[in-house]
Amino acid sequence: MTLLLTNALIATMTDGYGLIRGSVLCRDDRIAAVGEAAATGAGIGAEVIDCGGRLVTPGLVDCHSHAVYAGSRAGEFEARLNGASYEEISRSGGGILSTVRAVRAATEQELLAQSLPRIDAMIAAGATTIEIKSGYGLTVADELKMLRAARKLATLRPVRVAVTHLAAHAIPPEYKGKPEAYIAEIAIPSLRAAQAQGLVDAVDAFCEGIAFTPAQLEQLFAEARILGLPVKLHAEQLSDLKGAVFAARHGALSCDHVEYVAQDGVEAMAAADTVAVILPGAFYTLRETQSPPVDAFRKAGVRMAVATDLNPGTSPLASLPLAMNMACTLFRMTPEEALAGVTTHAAAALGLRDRGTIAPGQLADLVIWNADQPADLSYRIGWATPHARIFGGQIA
Ligand code: DI6
Ligand code: FE
Repeated sequence: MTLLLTNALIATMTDGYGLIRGSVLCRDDRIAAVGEAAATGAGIGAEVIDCGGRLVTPGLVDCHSHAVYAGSRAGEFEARLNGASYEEISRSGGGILSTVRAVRAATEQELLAQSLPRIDAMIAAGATTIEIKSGYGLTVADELKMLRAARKLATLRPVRVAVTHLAAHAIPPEYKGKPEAYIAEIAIPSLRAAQAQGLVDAVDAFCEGIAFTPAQLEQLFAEARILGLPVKLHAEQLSDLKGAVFAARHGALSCDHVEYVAQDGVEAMAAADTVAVILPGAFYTLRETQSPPVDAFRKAGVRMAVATDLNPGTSPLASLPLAMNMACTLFRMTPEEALAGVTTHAAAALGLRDRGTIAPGQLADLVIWNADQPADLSYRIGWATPHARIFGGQIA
């Protein structure tokens, strides 16, 4: 199929916004040409969409989510409004472990049914690629169940899914006080099984006082290297455990949250070309006060991505444009940085080069917005909406 988008303001994201007024030509699932060349190259029989001067961007990439889970944590949200802290709730068996109980009790079918409405909300907000983590099973069988459900989603919806193993998300009750045993007996065996079944694209872990230390994660990241899988890390979200330095040493694709990262972590990430994934939803929901060092990342040349971190506990956020608004308003990212953060830098945080920009050869995943300038996507609160989505060169 040949599809020609005409009369558009195209944010190619190849260098900053890389704005071009004109056309985008798609042949099958790839971009064939952009700008003047597109207008002349269409030929007979191309389907044409007149964008009416609207903004066209690459399809948005949500490079960090926990969108597959069961149950709800709305009650916990109220407890926090009444003064309970996230750590207190976690230490008293709530938090992540309450979602673990719900996921263990759910079948794969129930997990999918409960997760699809969230996926639909992410897609409706402009996402064409979504990263989804496991991390609420914490047994070999339940982690594989989550990974299978995440993989299955891409067959049920017009969306691409990158699947990340996050068994090292929390220590389950049956391993209380035995993090090393949990990593050796559950996290690593589930990773090997997932790799053998083609259910994993990357490995992640939660490096924090209420979860795992860098020393406890060495074996897991060493195993990932043996299996040829890239690593990512939830680092310095609530304190500085030098997780970013550890992750950069392992050549991590990204360090995520990074509110408490110090200059040594920033420099280690710059040297390893590790992307900083900014997650304003968790900062907002937890009413945190420590902002990530956005200016230090800029000065060090660390690329910044922005994601929803959609999860039941700290970030029940499904809209990337809303995350962009928060990243600008809360952390002083610029609208241009925020859009790069949900396109080209988000793709880099997943180790993907075939999306996130509008250029010949890239996947023809595009969004035509009800907007006529890129800053609108960050400036608007809750009404930066797609006019149409192009997925693999098809109107979705
Ligand atoms: N950090 C977070 O904010 C989420 N996971 C993590 O490692 C919280 C997940 C949850 O509370 O369910
Ligand atoms: Fe997360």
